[in-house]
Amino acid sequence: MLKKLLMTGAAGGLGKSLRPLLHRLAEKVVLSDIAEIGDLAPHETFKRCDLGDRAAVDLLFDGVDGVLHLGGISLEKPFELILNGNIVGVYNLFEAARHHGRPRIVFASSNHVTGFYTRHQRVDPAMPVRPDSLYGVSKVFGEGIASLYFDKFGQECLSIRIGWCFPKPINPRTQAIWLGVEDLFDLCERGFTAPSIGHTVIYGVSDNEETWWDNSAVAFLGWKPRQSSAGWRADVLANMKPEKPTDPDVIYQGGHFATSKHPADE
Ligand code: NAI
Ligand code: 15L
Repeated sequence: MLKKLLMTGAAGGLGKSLRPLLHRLAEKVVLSDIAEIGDLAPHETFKRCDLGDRAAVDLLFDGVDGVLHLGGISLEKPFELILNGNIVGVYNLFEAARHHGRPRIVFASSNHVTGFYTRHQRVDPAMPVRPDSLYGVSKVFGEGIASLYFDKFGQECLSIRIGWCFPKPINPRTQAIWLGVEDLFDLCERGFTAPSIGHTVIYGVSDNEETWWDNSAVAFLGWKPRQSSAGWRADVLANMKPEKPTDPDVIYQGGHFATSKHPADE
């Protein structure tokens, strides 16, 4: 059991979904976000912070023995926003960790690190990255910092390349990459409790019928997804327009992230 877990991005979608589960993992939880949060439970405190503000990030770490880093830009956006939230922000977070006893970090990376692989390819975490967006590149940077900080400073981190972690899939792509929140929680827990993780990269995906990713090399983590998107198959098929296999949105794992314009050209 952790004494004090810091969760960034606590006001966001995943932050809200995970919050009710975190008491299983930690005695106290420090929630942080650039946006306000109300209704704190007795074991929770809130510290508002822009991840781009180095001094403010430092202040989040007092007594912290685990960090769940969800905060930052979660979609393709203009580079200035991504730079502050996902590049300067991740650097600030790892620097603060380095100066505060190196609490283990679970980093919310993304499937968009490898979004330019096609859906016919089976991808494992050791394959070269193929980011599909500036956002995907920022997650490559986060994984790069995590790798450097382990090799040079012994900072341990689990980078989870999350697929689609929302209540239910909405099309065949999200059906294949769906991650249930209980599975995400279990994976975060393994990130904090597995004996030795160095810097480990894993795809965050449930036990779905179709999968594009192979996590077998990271079985040592001891994580076995228990949820599946299979139950929504009929719902997805009933509510979707037929897909053309030649449509680039359908060809690439990253879907529309791989085909969207440069944000500066929007
Ligand atoms: P979200 O956009 O709902 O939440 C992100 C939170 O970060 C927001 O509350 C926002 O206010 C905060 N934030 C943004 N910039 C900030 C800054 N400069 N300083 C402090 N806080 C800032 O995203 P969601 O869906 O909750 O995702 C959480 C994390 O997981 C993100 O890092 C995202 O990239 C990653 N992820 C999520 C996936 C999903 O299916 N939900 C899939 C792949 C990755
Ligand atoms: C992500 O990385 C995003 O944070 C999430 O909102 C979804 O868009 C997801 O990827 C996706 O692949 O659709």
